[in-house]
Amino acid sequence: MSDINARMEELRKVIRQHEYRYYVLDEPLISDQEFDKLMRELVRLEELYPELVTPDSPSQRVGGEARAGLSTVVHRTPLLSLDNAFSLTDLQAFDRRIRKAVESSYMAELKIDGVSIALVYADGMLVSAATRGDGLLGEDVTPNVRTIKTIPLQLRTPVARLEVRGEIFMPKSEFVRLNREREEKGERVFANPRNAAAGSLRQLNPRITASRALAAYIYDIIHIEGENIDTQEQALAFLQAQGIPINPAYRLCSSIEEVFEYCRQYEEERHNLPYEIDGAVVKLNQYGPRQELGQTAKSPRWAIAYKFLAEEKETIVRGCELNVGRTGIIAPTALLEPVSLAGTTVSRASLHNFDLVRDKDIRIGDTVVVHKAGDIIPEVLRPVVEKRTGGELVIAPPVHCPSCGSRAIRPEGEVAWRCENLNCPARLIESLVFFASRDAMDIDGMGPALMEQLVARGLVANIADLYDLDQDTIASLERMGPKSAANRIKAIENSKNQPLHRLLTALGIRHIGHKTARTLTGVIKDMESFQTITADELAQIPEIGPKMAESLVSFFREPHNLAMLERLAAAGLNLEETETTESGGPLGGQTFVLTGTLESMSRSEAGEKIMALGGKTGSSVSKSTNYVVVGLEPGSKYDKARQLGVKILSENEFLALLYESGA
Ligand code: 1X8
Repeated sequence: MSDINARMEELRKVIRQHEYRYYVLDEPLISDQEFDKLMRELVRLEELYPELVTPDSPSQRVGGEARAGLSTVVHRTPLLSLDNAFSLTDLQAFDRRIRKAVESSYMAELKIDGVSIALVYADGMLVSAATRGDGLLGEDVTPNVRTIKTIPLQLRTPVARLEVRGEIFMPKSEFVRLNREREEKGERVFANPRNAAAGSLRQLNPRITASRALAAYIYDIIHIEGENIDTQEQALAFLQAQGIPINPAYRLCSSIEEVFEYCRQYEEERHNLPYEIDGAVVKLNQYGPRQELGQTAKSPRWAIAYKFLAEEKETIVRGCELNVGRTGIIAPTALLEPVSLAGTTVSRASLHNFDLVRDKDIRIGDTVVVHKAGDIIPEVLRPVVEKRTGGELVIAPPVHCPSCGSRAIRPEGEVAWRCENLNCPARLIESLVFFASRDAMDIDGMGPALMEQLVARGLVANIADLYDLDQDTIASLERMGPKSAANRIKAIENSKNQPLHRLLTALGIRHIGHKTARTLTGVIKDMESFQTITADELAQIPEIGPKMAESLVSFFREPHNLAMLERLAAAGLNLEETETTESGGPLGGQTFVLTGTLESMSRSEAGEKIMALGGKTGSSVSKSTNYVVVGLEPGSKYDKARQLGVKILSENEFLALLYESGA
C-alpha cells in the first residue's frame, strides 16, 4: 500500500511539473500522449484507491480550466473575425457589394500577425486586458499586458469608459533574439512571432512576459462613453491623442483603386517592416454606413482582410552541416542552392533537429519548399517528393560530435542530440562561465569577457585549466591589473573548498541544477561514488527521476569528463559533501511576510502553503525577510518593505512562485 501511495505521489508531482512546463512555460518536455499516459495511470490508481485521492491532485481538475491561473473574461462585445480577400478581384467584389448599399470612403490598415487583445479603460484607468479566446470568452491577461511599456495604464484625458481592440505582437528582432536564446538553452524555438507573442502573453508569471519585448497596435474603438466619434479617422486620432499606440501606416482611400495601390505597396514593403504582417484590413471609414451594413454571425459586412501570399520558394538541398551549440546541442543546417526569398538570398536553413528531418523526410539532393519564419529565419517546409530522382541521401543523426569526436548522445525524451563532453571546444566558454557563476563555484570576477580571452589565447581549454592559472597570466589580459589578477587567483583558490553540491552543480550536467545537486549529495557524499553508481540505484533516491539518473550516468561515463575530474582532484578541490543540507523544501530557509487581503486564499492558507514548501512566515518586515506578499489594501508592512528594499510580490507573482515550487 505504501508503494502505491508513493507511486501516486510521484505521478502527481511529475504531472504537475509537466503541466507547469506546458501551460506556464509553453515548453513541454513530453508528448501529449506521454502526458495522457501518466494522467491515466494516476486516475486508474485513484479509482482503485479512492481513500488515497488528495484534493490537490492534478486529476481533480481534468477537463476543468486548462491554463492554471489565467481566469476567463466574458467579452461584452464579441470579437469577430474578418472575411478574407485573396486577390484584388475579391476586393473588387467587396467594393461592389458595399457601393450597392452605402456610400463611404475606406480606411486601409495593415493586418498585424499577432494576438488579438481587448482592452477596457474605466475612468481613464486600464482595468482589463483579455485575449480573443473563442470571441466570446477570452483569458484575463491584465497583469501581463500591464508590463507592455507602450500600452498606457492611464489615459491622458480620461473618459468614463473606453473599450478598444488591437493586436499584441513580437517585433521580428525580438523574435530572433528570443529564439537564439532558447536554442542555446536547448529549449524549443517558437515557430513564428505570433506563437512567441501568444506564449509570452499567456504566462502565469508576468515577469516572464515583462522579459520579452512585446509591442501593440490598437486599431478599433468598440465602445466609448464621454466622447463622440463618427469615423475611423477620428478614432485613430483620438487613440493617438490618448497615448495609445496606433500603427501610423494607415491610409484613407476614396476609391477601391487607392486601396489596391495601398495593398500592392505594402505587399512589396512588408519585409522592411520591423513586425510581421499577413495582409491589409480594409474598413469603411464612416460609422453610420457601418451600422447600416451590420454583421453576420461571424464577421462585420463593412470590413475585409486582404491576405498576402505566404512567401515560399523551391530550391535544392546541396548538403547538411552539423553545428555544435554552446550547450552541446548538435543541430543540422541545410546547405541550399541560393534562392531569393522575402528580400534576401538564402543559402542555409536551420533544420532544428533530427526528428524534424525524419518527420519531414528531407534528404540531401531533394528539391524543397523554403520560407522564412518570422519573415527572417529561413526554414525548410517540405520536400517536393515528385521531383526525386532516387539519388537523394537520407540525413542521419550524428554518431560523433563534429567538433571533438565524442560520442553523440540523445537523452531520452529530448529532441536534441548532444555532445556530452563538457570541454568540447564548441561548448567551452559557456561551460566555464557557468562553472564560475554564483550558484555554482561562485568564483568572483570570472565572467564571459575574461573567459573568452582565456580561451581565445589558448590559456584555458578545459575547466581544470582554471586551477593552473597564475597571477601573471591573468594580469597579462586586457583590462587586468596586478591587483585584480590577485583577486581572481584568490577567488579561484577559495573555490577549491566549496561543498560537493556546488561542484556538482557547476559541472552543468543536464537536468542537475542546484536543488537536485543538493538532494544527490545528501545521499551520495563523495565524487568517487558518482562514478560507479548505476541509473537504477540513482532512481531509488526520492526526487531523482529517470531522466536525471540517465543524465548523470552518461556524464560520469564520458572519458573526457573523467579525465577532467581527476585533474580537479589533483588540483586539490574538495570532493566531499561538507555542508549539511539546509531545512528542506523548495522554499527552505525563506521568510515571507503577508500584508493586505489576498483574493485567492486566506492568509492562514497562504501560511500553510509556504510552510509546506519549507518556508517560514514572519509577522514583521526586517532586512532578513526574503519576500513581502502584498494583497489588496496593504498596511505599513508594504512601506517598510519598500524602505528596506525587500522583494515585493503581488498575489499573482506569489501564486507563480508557489506553483514553481510545486504547490
Ligand atoms: C484583426 C486585425 C485587424 C487590424 C490589424 N491587424 C489584425 N490582426 C486592423 O484593423 N488594422 S482587424 C482584425 C479583426 O477584426 N479580426
